[in-house]
This record gives sequence, structure tokens and C-alpha cells, in this order.
Amino acid sequence: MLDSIFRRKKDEQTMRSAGRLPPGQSLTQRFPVLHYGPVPSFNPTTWDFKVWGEVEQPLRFSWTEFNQLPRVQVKMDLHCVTRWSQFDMLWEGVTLRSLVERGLLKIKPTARHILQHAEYGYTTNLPLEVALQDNFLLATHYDGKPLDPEHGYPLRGVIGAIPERDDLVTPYLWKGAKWLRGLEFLTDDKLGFWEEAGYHNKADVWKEERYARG
Ligand SMILES: Nc1nc2c(c(=O)[nH]1)N[C@H]1C(S)=C(S)[C@@H](COP(=O)(O)O)O[C@H]1N2
Ligand SMILES: [Mo]
Repeated sequence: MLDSIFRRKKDEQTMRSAGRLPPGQSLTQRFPVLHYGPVPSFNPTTWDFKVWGEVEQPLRFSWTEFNQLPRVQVKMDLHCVTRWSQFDMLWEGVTLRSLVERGLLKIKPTARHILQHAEYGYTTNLPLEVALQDNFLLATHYDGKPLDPEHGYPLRGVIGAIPERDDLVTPYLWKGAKWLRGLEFLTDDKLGFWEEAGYHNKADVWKEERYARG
């Protein structure tokens, strides 16, 4: 018990020295579960993933089709607005950039924002240029295994910090929707669930943009 508290403090100090602990955050060693509402069930025969809005062609993937998309693995540090951070988490999934590069997704030049749509109506928004970064994944796997149901199985958006990649914008973790079912491309920004509730729209972890007003 005491051992683990000392270890946590030591690991936290290591991350702080490395410049990987954003202001006001503390390190956690477990993987907390945080969401609003129940965990949805998954039916692979009816599940689909849709892309619509400011795209040349709307897309629809079955679960089988989604699993044939090009995949990457990325190690990221995740930062929740409720102040826990977890480091060196290995995620696997699909980047929007790879879909664009392979010509599978054609985004209209008028698109400036995206809105993630999840089960039970959870939504969250991102600027298009952030959604195209290497640290935003449509993730199916964590730590080499399919996601646990409470962490978003079968598919979630996930966004975190990639160590050393100071060029990337890193928003808080609520900007990744668990149980993701679709992406809407938009000309004008549209607030998501927590953004509507008063959380900061940009949500940059390094600027500690937690709430819309102080
Ligand atoms: N569908 C859905 N996704 C969600 C949420 C939610 O309430 N519903 N909460 C967000 C918040 S606030 C956080 S911190 C992360 C938590 O992910 P985890 O439970 O895998 O740690 O999920 C995000 N995605
Ligand atoms: Mo969160």
C-alpha cells in the first residue's frame, strides 16, 4: 500500500521532470473508467460506422469492413480533465490522415470541424486539423487487446499526447468519444456534450483549458 503510493509519487516526479505532466494533473497507474450513462452492448451484424457532412461521398462501414482499414499503433499519454493522467498507453486503430492519404476519405475544402457521434447521443467536437493529427485515433485496441466494453468497445475516438511531439495540439480526453458510431464533417463548429455543459472548446491540456470561463 505505502509502497505503491511512493512508487506513484516517484513515477509522477519522473514524468514532471520529463515535461510530460501537464499543469494541475496527477499520475494514475490504473486505467480509470469515466463516462456519462450506461455501457452499450455491441451487435456486430447491425453495428456500423458512418461518415457524413462536408465530404465528397458519405461512407458507411460494417464492423468487418472497418477492420480491413489500415491501422497504426501509437503510444500516448492521456489526460483527463478530472486531473488524472496515464502515461505510455499503447493504442491501435485508424487515423483519419491515413484514410485521406489512401483516397478512402475525401474531405471537402469547406470542412473545418468534426463532430464525433457515439451511442446514446454522446458527441464531442474537434477542429479538423487536430482530428487529422497523429494523436487522434479511431481506436479498436488498447495494450494489444480489443478495448474493454467500459473503455469503448468496439470503437472509440482517443486523443492524447505523443511524447516529444511538441508540434501536436493535445486536448483533454473527453475529446475522444467511446462507442463511436460516426463522424460528421462541418463548415461551422458545433459544440459536443461536455462543451455544451461548459467545458472548454479547445481544451488544450498544456494551457489548462478546462472550463469555458473561470
Ligand atoms: N460515449 C462517451 N464517450 C466518452 C465519455 C462519455 O461520457 N461518453 N466521457 C469522456 C471522458 S470525460 C473521458 S475522461 C474518457 C474516459 O475514457 P476511459 O473511461 O476509457 O478512461 O472518455 C470520454 N469519452
Ligand atoms: Mo474526462
